[in-house]
Amino acid sequence: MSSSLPALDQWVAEVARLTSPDRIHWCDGSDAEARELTRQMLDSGELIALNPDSHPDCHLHRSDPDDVARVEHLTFVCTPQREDAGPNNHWLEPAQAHARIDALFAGCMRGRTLYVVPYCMGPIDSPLARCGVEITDSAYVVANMRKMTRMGAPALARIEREGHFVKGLHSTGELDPERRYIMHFPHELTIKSYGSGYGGNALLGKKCHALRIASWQARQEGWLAEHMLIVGIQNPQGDIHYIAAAFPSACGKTNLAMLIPPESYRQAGWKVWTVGDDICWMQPGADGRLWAINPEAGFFGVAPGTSQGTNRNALAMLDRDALFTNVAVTGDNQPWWEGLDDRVPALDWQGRPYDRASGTPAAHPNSRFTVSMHNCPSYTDEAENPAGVPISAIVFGGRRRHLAPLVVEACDWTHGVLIGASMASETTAAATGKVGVVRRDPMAMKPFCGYHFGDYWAHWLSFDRPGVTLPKIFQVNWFRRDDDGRFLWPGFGENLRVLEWIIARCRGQAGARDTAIGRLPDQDDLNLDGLDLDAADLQALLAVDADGWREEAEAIARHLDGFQPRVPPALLHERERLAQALAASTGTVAAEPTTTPTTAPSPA
Ligand code: GTP
Ligand code: SPV
Ligand code: MN
Repeated sequence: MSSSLPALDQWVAEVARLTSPDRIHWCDGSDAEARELTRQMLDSGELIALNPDSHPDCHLHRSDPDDVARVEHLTFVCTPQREDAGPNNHWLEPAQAHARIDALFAGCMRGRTLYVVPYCMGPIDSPLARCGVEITDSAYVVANMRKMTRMGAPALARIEREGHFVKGLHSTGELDPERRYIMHFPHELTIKSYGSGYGGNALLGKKCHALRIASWQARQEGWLAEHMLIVGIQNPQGDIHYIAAAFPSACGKTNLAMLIPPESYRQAGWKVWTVGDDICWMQPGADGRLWAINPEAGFFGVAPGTSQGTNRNALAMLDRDALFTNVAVTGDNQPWWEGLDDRVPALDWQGRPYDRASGTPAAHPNSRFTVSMHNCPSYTDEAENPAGVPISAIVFGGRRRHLAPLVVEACDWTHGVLIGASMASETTAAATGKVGVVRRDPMAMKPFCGYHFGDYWAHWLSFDRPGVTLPKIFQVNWFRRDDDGRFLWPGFGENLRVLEWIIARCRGQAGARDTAIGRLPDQDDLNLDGLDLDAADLQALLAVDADGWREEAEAIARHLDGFQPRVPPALLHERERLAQALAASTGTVAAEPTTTPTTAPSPA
């Protein structure tokens, strides 16, 4: 097979000359093709069939133990000018980068099949969607791309019509962590990835295209490509408000995108609609609002912690047609991970007999599931709307034990951009390296912004112009802890209480108190009905620790300074304003307690 697009055929031929595959297969995305690939992977041991009664059409992939997460230290943005990649990216001069990685690609597909994977990021007929072609020698990558993108014949037809596409070349290579690179060439709309089969390193439509390359394109073209979920919240009157929310990797996007409302909310008629769980492309519409699409078609989600109690929707979508990576299995071959307390693991993520006494987790902390979004009970057809959905609020959140309150509303767009730019969060198992270290992760895009953060913040600020109705911006933190490490806020479904306040603020229908760091709810402003929350915990969640924030404002100044001389002056002024407001406040500013206590202290 080939295409009607000479540029595509030539590129495939060129790659084949370099990599020397035994066979070339153009993916059409059909069921028959998927069945055949699955059969081959079952034969080769790349996939293991899971229990067909409890988990029909579900499979497990065990990756190389050294290939289980993104590798930020081996990820490069190769712009002609080093400055354009910014201090937020590793950089190599493009010609040098090509030479280094092409040397690894030379002959690497000998004995293997080269798959040509045409894909579309976004609804196939959406003007906001963009296409790419990934060449890979991994059937596992093809299987993932089929669930995660609109892959195959319809995408190829659009590419042939448009005549352009993002080129992604991938080989799992020999999986040597010393010979592994994820390289981006934004000016050439090209990605080259060698030496890893793991999600973000290998499914090139996802972080490489839809964030690093797309963020760079979005800046040229006046839109935004963000590490955000998109969720629709329907109130009892039937109005739906869409929220886009950025949290760093493994910090709660999938869970917020498909949250189960608390019982009292369900009874009152609240509903939650999932549009996307990881990536959001948005641009101003003719009405001046921001309209967003989810460029993906599936979820590549964190397995550990997913349970009946935390995320019933996620669990319900994983009992058929799901691909698992690095989870444990039970004695009767069901998938297992930490948090699934009704089953017991027999084999760990590497297939070794599991001994609970070992004290190590059975599933890898970054074990993942891949499923089509159609599997999700809260899926909405609005995810297929070519125009996207209008965004009412943007939320930035991180994983912070201390300081950051449960929720803060930005005073205006510029303040919101400062909040996003100053985000900090504890690192997680989604990337190799230390877990639990607080680092700045602006807009949750530290590993994903394809250009200089200073230019990126200027781009964000540029959306504030006459004629627009921008979303309000908020900061949230579900991860405050006490000295014993216990979470102060129950999180998960209960987060809807915070989203309700956020939406009410957008509609001008809820109270807030002004503080130096922004607007916070008083206890009365939140619906805490039926929530068993310790009064002292609630106080802590809604308090502003002025001394701590003064230190934070200094740390933010140093953080911004690292991106000079490209930090927009408006952002520096905003930081000054924050510092001055904090200078005027003292001690800890507590929230007004509720006039009628709705919460009973819990025995902690
Ligand atoms: P990526 O796919 O890596 O971008 O991650 P994500 O942001 O989608 O994270 P996800 O929703 O998968 O959550 C990661 C981990 O955080 C899981 O183990 C969840 O159980 C846990 N988590 C999610 N939401 C909450 C919450 O509200 N509170 C607490 N305590 N934990 C949460
Ligand atoms: C993340 O790490 O933010 C993910 C998983 O969503 S990956 O696709 O590997 O990037
Ligand atoms: Mn992510």
